[in-house]
Amino acid sequence: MNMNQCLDVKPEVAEALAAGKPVVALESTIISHGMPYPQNVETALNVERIIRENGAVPATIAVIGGRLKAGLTPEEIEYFGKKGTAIRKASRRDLAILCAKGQDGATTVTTTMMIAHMAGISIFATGGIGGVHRGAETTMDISADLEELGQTPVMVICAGAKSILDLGLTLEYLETKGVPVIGYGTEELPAFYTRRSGFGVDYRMDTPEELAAALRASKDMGLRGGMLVTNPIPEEYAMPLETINAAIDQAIAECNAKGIHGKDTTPFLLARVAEITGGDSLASNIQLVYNNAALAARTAVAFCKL
Ligand code: PSU
Ligand code: MN
Repeated sequence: MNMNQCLDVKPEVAEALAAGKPVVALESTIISHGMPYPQNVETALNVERIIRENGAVPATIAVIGGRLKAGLTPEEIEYFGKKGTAIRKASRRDLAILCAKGQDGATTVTTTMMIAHMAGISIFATGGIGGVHRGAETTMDISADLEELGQTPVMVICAGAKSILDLGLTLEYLETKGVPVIGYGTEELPAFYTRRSGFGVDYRMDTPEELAAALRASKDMGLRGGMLVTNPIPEEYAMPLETINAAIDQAIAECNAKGIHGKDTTPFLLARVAEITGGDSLASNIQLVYNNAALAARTAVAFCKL
């Protein structure tokens, strides 16, 4: 029984959880702030379909009218996609206030993990996580996603971290917080648009069953924190390193020149990189999310058999 007065679990999701069936959580900031309309809505609906095709029930997470939602309808996904950045990007600091005020919020990796955990969902698929930004030694811009991974027991399946971040410092931070970084079929951390980064992961795993067993062991010993699975973008959709790095460097320079900071930094960089690469990065972004959704669903299926 769900005793959380602020939480609405979609009936289909609640039934699956009660029956011990696989469920995969999905975030909504990727819809509102991570991609333009209408590709964002199309992608979000396709992700839900891919999760179903791989045997699990999708639960896209968001805050609507002050209610924490675990599972959205297609109409609600359309609403988020259309409103886009007019919806508040909701991190840990925002959840209680949005509920008290009855407002909408797009959930980041942080708040999606929180609401998934409240609903009893253990596996979450997304594109990329937030991390330690380049220059964080002076700006202190470190994503709340890293803190959440350190304290909330959800497995997050992503395509690594974008090089808009300082990947080395992001890995150091995750180590400090006790978060294992797992490479799926690789010993090297993937960098979102590219399969390689030059940084190693903590563990390589090659099957959904291995991922599920690691999550099971973490839960059995009552660990608080999460696990990060980094799944490389499929070869055919990866971008040339020079193209993507040049776009990222330009976007970061513009971001600094405009004095953009706080929660606006990541959405600005994502949008500028997509514009500079003329949409190529958006196509890659969409494909890697599909790839992560399929792996998350297969891992959820394996997890339910344990
Ligand atoms: N990275 C991406 N795509 C995204 C995000 C990050 O490649 O859509 C979003 C996620 O919702 C992530 C958030 O949790 O940005 C991190 O924002 P910040 O850096 O402000 O913590
Ligand atoms: Mn930040």
